[in-house]
Amino acid sequence: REQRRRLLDVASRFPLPSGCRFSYGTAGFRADGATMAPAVCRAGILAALRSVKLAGAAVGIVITASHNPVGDNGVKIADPDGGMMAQHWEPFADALANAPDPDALLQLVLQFAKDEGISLGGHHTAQVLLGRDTRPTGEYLLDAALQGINAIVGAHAIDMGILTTPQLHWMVRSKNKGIKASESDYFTQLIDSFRHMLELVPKDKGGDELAKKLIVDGANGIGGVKLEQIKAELSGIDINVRNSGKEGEGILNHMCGADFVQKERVTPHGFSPEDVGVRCASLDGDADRLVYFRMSSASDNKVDLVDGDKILSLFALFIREQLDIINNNGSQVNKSMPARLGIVQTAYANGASTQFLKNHGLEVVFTPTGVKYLHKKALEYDIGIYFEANGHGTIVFSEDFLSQLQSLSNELSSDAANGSAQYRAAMRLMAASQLINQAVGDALSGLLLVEAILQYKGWSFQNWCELYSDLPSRQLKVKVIDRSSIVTTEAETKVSQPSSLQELIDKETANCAHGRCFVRPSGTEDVVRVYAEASTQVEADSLARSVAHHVE
Ligand code: 16G
Ligand code: ZN
Repeated sequence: REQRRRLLDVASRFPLPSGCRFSYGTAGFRADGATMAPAVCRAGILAALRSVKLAGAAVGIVITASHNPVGDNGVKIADPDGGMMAQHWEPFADALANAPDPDALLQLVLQFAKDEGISLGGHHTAQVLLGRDTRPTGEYLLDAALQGINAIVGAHAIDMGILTTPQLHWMVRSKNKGIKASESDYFTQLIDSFRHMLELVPKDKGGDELAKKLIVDGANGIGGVKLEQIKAELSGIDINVRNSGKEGEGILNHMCGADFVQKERVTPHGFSPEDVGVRCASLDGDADRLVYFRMSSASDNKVDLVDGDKILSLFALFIREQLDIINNNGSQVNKSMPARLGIVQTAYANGASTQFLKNHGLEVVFTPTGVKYLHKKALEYDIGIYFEANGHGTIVFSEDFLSQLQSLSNELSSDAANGSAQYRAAMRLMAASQLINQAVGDALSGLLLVEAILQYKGWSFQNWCELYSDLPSRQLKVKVIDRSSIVTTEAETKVSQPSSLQELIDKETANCAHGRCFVRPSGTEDVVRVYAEASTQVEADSLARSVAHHVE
């Protein structure tokens, strides 16, 4: 029947090149962009099936390879809540992407539909929103995705255009909440909530012109483009975008962007000695990662880095402070709002950041690497804040907490308490929940929240840097024959197989002051990664080297 014919047709239009093997991995399928069409087409089929399964709720497809080189591309699927696709569908995603021929693909889909109770060819509907970054293969892959979606009867594809990854996640989430979900709605929400945040800055803070100046490295990707579009409407900060992706400015992610700055700790392309001392931010190619930096001197290209851990620390202090104001304030209206605040990190978080957060009485928990794990954990709290050291993170608020906050602020605003510290703290939390993208880490909304909090605290970049000093660390990659032979446990902090390896790591680590070391197979590259931390750089380097030796 119709459904079978369409699947067979589309599969024969996109034959799998021999020798290709796709794995859904930590962040979807990734490969050289020119070889991706079959996998992207199949991701289109998958997304449409996901939407059918979820009673026609909107699902998203993003075509991007994030911080990777411009020739790469990739595809990942967003679930109706705007988060990553549910993990139990990943094995099917892999099987579908690797189905060797049209018949095998058809059989897989029919069997899976049967197992999942998806009735195909009936009177169902499905909606898939698509977005892509600025990569040259994007349009070609978009077409492959559209053909995949249209191979499912009743599926409807909506191309949202060239977007940041977090914009597409936000649109999927908003659409399913029944709120307006266009790009201009997204911008309006950012601009309005940022303005509210600034209106709530105490009068004695801010006002310093230099403090308003910010240079943003757009990685020659989509983030800089979008920031250019809205910066005139962001009063209260003066943004200058470099590596904005305009003709002649440079190549996507090449010598620039959040991944480059965080890993290399040097100034990105496009900066000059005149920028020494100015607060700078760096986005990655699809604008879901954010780090800050400052050029320390005109004589070399080293930077003072503020990574995801320090952004997390700033957010955590701010949220904690607002909760404390609400709960410990002796105002007339004696309302309190008990809230479970949770901080989620991975093993890559600098040990100094974890110590800092714990010293401030915060609850810190760990998950394996990858946004899907951190995000899920953060959802267990009333307010969950998560960040990876690489700059991907956000804050999530439970519906229940937000509605309590709403009623508290209603009560407080209706009487003399209006204008009280308690009321203002509640309003700040509300504005922050509007500003931050609760679907996924978003460099643009994260950047605006950082800027608003720095103004609220009256802090310079230096004040922020000095929250704590990072312990020296070293990362190495080790090539091995089969990286899956290394199995980790306890949020990747320990090796369970091969069983002798952990003992060797423990022995090496015990030789270093403040030593910490772990190894894990990469989810995106064919390598094993080694991370070591110690009280001096020399010790961190040697710890990493000796453990790498045991891995080889
Ligand atoms: C992906 C993940 C990122 C993680 C990185 C680790 C998402 C959206 N992105 O980029 O969170 O830090 O992979 O890569 O989940 P690795 O496994 O190669 O170290
Ligand atoms: Zn990214």
